[in-house]
Formats: sequence, C-alpha cells, structure tokens
Amino acid sequence: MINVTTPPRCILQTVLFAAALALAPFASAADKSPSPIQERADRFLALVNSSYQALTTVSSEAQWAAATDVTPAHDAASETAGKAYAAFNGNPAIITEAKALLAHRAELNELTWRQLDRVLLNAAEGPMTNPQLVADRIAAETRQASTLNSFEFKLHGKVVTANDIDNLLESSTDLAERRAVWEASKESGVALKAGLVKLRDLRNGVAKEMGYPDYFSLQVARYGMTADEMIALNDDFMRVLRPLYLQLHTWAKYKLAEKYHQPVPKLIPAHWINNRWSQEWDGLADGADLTPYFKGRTAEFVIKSAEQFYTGIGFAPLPATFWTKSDLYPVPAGDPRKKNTHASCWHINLADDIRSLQSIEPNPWWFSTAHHELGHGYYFMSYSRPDVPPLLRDGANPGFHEGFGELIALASSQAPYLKTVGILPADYKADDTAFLLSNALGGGIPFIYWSSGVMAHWEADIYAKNLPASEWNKRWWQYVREFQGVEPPSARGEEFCDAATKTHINDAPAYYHNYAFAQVFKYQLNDYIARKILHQPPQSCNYANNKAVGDFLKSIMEKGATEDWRKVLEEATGEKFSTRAMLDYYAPLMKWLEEQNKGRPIGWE
Ligand code: X8Z
Ligand code: ZN
Repeated sequence: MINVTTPPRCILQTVLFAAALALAPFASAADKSPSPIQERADRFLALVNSSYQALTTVSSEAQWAAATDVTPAHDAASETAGKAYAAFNGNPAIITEAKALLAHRAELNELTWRQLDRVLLNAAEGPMTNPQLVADRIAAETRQASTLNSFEFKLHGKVVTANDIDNLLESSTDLAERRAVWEASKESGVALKAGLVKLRDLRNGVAKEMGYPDYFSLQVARYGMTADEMIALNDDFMRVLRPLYLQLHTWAKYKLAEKYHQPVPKLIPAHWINNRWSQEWDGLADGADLTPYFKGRTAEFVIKSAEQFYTGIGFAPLPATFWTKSDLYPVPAGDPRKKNTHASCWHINLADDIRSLQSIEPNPWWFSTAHHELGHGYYFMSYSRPDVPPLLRDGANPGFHEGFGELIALASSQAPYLKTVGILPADYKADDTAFLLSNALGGGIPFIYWSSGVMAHWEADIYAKNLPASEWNKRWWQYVREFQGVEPPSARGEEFCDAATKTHINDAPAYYHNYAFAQVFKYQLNDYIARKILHQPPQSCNYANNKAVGDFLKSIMEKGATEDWRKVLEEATGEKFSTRAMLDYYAPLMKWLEEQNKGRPIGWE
C-alpha cells in the first residue's frame, strides 16, 4: 500500500518498481510477435495502468472522505493524495515516453494508442513539468471543494439545506417567499468567487503546460473536438430546437403568470421557476405530477427501485460494498457533519468499489436522480473487465457517461413503466400530452438552453476567452436572458457570482456541455430501443424487465473508451449522432403547444 504522506518522488520510485515486476497484461495476446515498438508500448502501459489504478484508488478514497465529511484533516489528506496522483500521472518521464511512442501511432494497435492518448490527457490535469503550478492547483481545488461542500445556506437567519431550498421552491406559491429562498440560494457564489478566479488561471495554466490553448479545449479533447467545434455543436442543438423552445417558453410563462396571479412577463423571473437555475421547469404539467405517489415511500425505496430498473433488464445487482460504503441519505438534523449535497457516483478503484453520494428524499426528483446515478454505476461495472485496461475504463466520451443515466431516468418516468412497478396504480389513465409536456419541461428542452447555452458559453468565455472576473456576473445574466429567456428578480452586480452557485462550475470545470450531449444521445438511444426492440412509441414505452434492452445497453457500455464514440453510436443505432430523434419525440407536443399558444406573442424579443 502506498503511504500518502511519502514525498511524491519516493512514491514514483515505489510504483515504478512494483509495476516493472508486473507482466504486460494488456499486450495483444493474439499477436505472437509484436513489433519492438508495440512491445515497448505494452511494457510502458502495463506499468502505467497498474500505477494509474492504484493512485486513482488512493486519491478517490481521500476525496470521498473529504466530500462526505468535510474536516481539515480530510482536506489535507485529499490534497496529499492528489499530489501523489499527479506525481505519477503527470510525471515528465511518463509524458516523454507517451509522446515518443505516439510518434509511431500508425505502428501501434488502436487499443494502445488510445491508452497513450489517455495518458497524456491525464497528465494534462497535473503536468509535473511545472510542479509548483500543479501543487497550487491541487491546493486551490481542495480549498474550493471544501468551501462548496461545507457551505451553509441561511434563510431568514436560519440554516437551511439544499433539499430545503429545492422543496420550498417546489411548493411555495408566495412570490416574496420564493424570492427570499432564491436569493438565499445565490449566497454560496459570493463565498466561492475568489477561489474560482484563482482556479480559472491555474486550470488554464495546466492545460497550456501540455500544449492546449486553455482548459475548456483540454476537456473537449475527449471528443476529439476543439472548443469552437464543441460550441458550434451546442449552438446547433439550440438552433434546431428553437421553435419548440419558444413555444414552450410562451406556454410556461402564461402558466406561471396564472399560477402567481401576475401579468404575463416578457422574460420569466427566475424565482418563478422551481429550479434554482431554471435548468428544469418541473411542476407545471398538472396531469403528470407524480409527487402524490411518493407520499409514504422511503428514500430506501427510491434507490432500491433504481437498482431494480437495471437488474430487471438483466444487469447484475450492485456490489455489496455499494450498500455499505455509499452515502445515500441526507445528514440527519442535528448532526454536525457536512457533506456535498449534489448527487454523484464514484468508481473508487476502477474495479468493483462503486459508491454513490446523494441526499435522497422520497420524491420524483430524487427518484429520477437515483436512476441517473446508477447509470454511471452500471457503466463502471460494465467496462470493469479484463479486456478494458484501467486507462480506458471510462465513457466512450463523457456525454455517454451522463447519457445512460439520463436515458434510464426518462424510461423510469414513463407511465407504463411506473404502472408495472406499482408506483402508479394499475388502473391509472395517463394523460399522454401531460407526460410528454413533463418530459419536455424536466430534463428536456429548457435544459438545452441552460446547458448548451448559458453553461457552455459562460465556461468557454472564462477559460478560452479569459473573460475578466469583473464581468463574470454581467455575462452570466446576459446569457440567461439571451438563451433561456429568464431574468433575475432584481439586478445582480459583480458582488455576486451566480455561476459559482452551480456545483459543477467549481468541481467539474468545463464539463457541463456533456449534459447537453447526453440529452441528445438519450433520445437517440430511446428512439432505437422503443422502435427496434420494444416496438412501442418512444414517448410512452416500457423497458421493464426486458433483457434485450439490457443486452443492447451492455453492448455499448462494456466497450468503455476503447473505441471512437461516433463509431460506437453509429454501430449501435444505425444512425450518426443527431437531434433527429429528439425532434421526433416532441413533434406531437409541438402541435399541441401551437394550439395552446394561438394568439399569444411567441418568444421574448
Ligand atoms: O449533476 C448532475 C447529476 C450528477 S452527474 C445529478 N446532473 C446535472 C445537474 O444536476 O445540473 C444531471 C443533469 C444535469
Ligand atoms: Zn451524472
């Protein structure tokens, strides 16, 4: 076992020695006489894979402890483990050898050069060619995580949890109260701004150290795309969905004005919407409100139901340690422990230690989130097999990783499925339009204008365009107005940093475009499953207990990152990555919205 307090250099030597003893487990076994360059790559990757897996385990364990119980000791251990991880994965010798081998890309097999590309991507997060920069980044990341995870929201002077805030925004119809709650939810940004300003430069610094123009470009390199190409892709999602979004926006603002007895606004006031960032517009589709069906249920029921979705379609039960090591429920009132309140799923050892961090309550939102998280968990389980080297135990791209859980969250919201599992009564008569509307408002259409629009553009601006920190909030709200058609209840100056109230801006930087990708991906997979496997309408289908659906998903998941994502998607669905299925899914809703909105001014310009 590696001692995390050992200075980085010694750790490297220990790991190099241990790994050098290992045989090359991922060498192409079928190839009897590999070329000298292939052989050299195999030896190198055997060492890197084993060390990468060991150090991932050490640093994930430390980060898990810090995220589930914020204390100075856990922060210190997390920082040290992060440095140990970088000491190996960003080591100049590792970078030099990976580059030297990649100069012979054409002579290496695909599995090999994919691993070598990944070695360089991993190195770029902490390139030890500049140890001070890396040490500063790790220290700043640790501090920011600690501030985020321990932040206490206060409403009228009293501490409230993130769940309290969300539940109040879900239930309150008092606009003054809603505004107070919404404003309270923005206070964390004030505490996080200084750290984020520093991190912007440190993150750009590490990316530049490895030849990337900026940190945003480094992240989208996982798609084999440039920053401009990723932004163009996201702009394209918004372009094709715009007529539908404008109809939905119009419908929603009339509905909200009626709900709050207000005149119809041009832009929707942010505190009228149930979600703190207006990323999902839940609670407006009256005929599809599932809240009453969770009354009397438990949080345990929610997570067990999510597992049951996956085992029903043929996946194995979660490992026993998932249940003993995960942290799934809110910290009980009165317990001083502070933990991160945003849902996540962790692949601690790149093998069978899979954990989830959540604060589940028995309601439809957490039901959906639990299904999302286990999408990550089942992806981890599917690609943790001998044919997939640890370096490639990852999604085909990060959007795939977000997409499977989103797909299952969508499938678990369909009325036929909910009837099968007994959440809706067997004689429930679903209002198909209301369910479709609910999907569109939930993780569907407004989400694209938030993820592809506000989040992707704002992060591209701060990283790739170096937007001065004195303009961050102005730019944020400019994008919220332009892309979402939403405005704050009152002017938000630069004393606030409303972007930083979003978890990912702090701890998953330049990542959010993956959720936009995941939406488009999810409709494409659902379309294939509904039409080709289930022979049911994509808008109302039932995956329950269908092993062919599970086999289809496993066939994609078990590849991990061993193949190009475009090829994987096209081979699985027979179609290139496309918004076609998403548009088809909502075609019936578009007709209905146009009918409802007759005579209303559409949009906000
Ligand atoms: O962060 C998440 C997941 C964890 S990977 C719960 N999501 C995004 C968010 O909450 O902002 C899921 C969809 C969008
Ligand atoms: Zn996720």
